[in-house]
Amino acid sequence: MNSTIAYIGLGSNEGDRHLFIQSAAEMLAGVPGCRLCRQSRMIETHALGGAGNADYLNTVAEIETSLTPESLLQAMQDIELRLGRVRVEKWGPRTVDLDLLLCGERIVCEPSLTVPHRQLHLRSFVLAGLAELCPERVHPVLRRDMRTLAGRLNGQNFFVRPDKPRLISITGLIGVGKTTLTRGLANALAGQAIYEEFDKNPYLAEVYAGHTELALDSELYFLCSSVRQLSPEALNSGKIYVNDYVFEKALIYARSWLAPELLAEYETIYPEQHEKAAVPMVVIYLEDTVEHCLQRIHQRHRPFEQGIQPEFLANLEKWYNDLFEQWTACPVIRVRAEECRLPEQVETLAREISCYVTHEEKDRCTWSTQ
Ligand code: A4P
Ligand code: MG
Repeated sequence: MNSTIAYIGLGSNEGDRHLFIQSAAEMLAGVPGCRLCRQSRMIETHALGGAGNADYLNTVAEIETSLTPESLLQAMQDIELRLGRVRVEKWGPRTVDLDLLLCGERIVCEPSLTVPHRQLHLRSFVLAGLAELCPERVHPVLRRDMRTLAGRLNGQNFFVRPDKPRLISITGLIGVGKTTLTRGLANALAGQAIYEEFDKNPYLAEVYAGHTELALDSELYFLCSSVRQLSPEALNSGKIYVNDYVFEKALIYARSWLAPELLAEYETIYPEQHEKAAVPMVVIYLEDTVEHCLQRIHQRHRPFEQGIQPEFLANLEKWYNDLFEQWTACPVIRVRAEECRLPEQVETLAREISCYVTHEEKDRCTWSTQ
């Protein structure tokens, strides 16, 4: 028998959830041509979509199967029916829901079946189980392993809302190459680049030259400029934007530059401004060593930056790491600077990112088979 290892997500948020899931797993084990190998820990998760829906129990089953993905889906839908699933509304309550997550290395892009599951990389409620059962298994479209994909979500679940601007925010240390990557990704994704207006900030050079009494003016300038650039009125829904900062950077720099009493004042203004900015659909955290960033800073000859010390960058790095440890607003993709130097590397990264910002299957299907 020519068999494949497949992963099936099971979820229930109605009735005896545990019983429904265990029954579905037993029925899967009884499908001719299927062998149930392992099942991940059962987890309780908040419902994604459908506000007010009851919490789910979720698990992932690993099976060995000789069935085609299409026959396997048919068998899964039979099990849903036998367990009383009634399809009334999308994302409505369900006794049991079976999703085909992965089927070996297979990529299927049909209207009735998409494999890997089209939302897999956005859902911790399935990635948690996959990271437990097969952390090193590689997603055949995204070409990243399950542990990496799960890590990007920090326990959250997301879906792409077509009515929102598709904002991709690139962040990282000074000198890491954010602006170059912003330009490259905006080109590759046919989107619009938005650059931080550091060259228009009249206070910045003075502050770096030691006039820290102007630090509050400088930080407020950046705050206003970011709100203007990222306010929903400035961005069109559905359009792709790539910007070379995360809004939260404003607070990180304020903490670096401002004396405690000024920082306290700044922190009273910040939350209201933060509310006005669009939330990115994905953040790209571009990483490199402090030494490499300093080398680039010296090579690019912006006069005001030449006095930047390694300790200042190390401190920023710590703030960014703290920020992303707590981050739940969108997926965060960590990329090493050396992984996106060449045009073809940027092209590959752009394709990966497009899976996080598009809901249109055809986009993914055209490149997943390339
Ligand atoms: N379909 C295409 N690809 C697949 C695939 N890989 N696996 C088609 C399964 N089905 C696939 O599914 C709709 C159609 O998708 C099927 O006819 C099939 O041909 P459905 O199960 O009838 O409808 P649905 O489940 O309401 O819609 P959908 O889009 O599948 O919803 P999801 O994505 O399954 O989301 N929150 C938590 N915490 N835990 C959950 O398990 N599940 C959902 C359902 C929402 N929120 C959740 C959970
Ligand atoms: Mg489903």
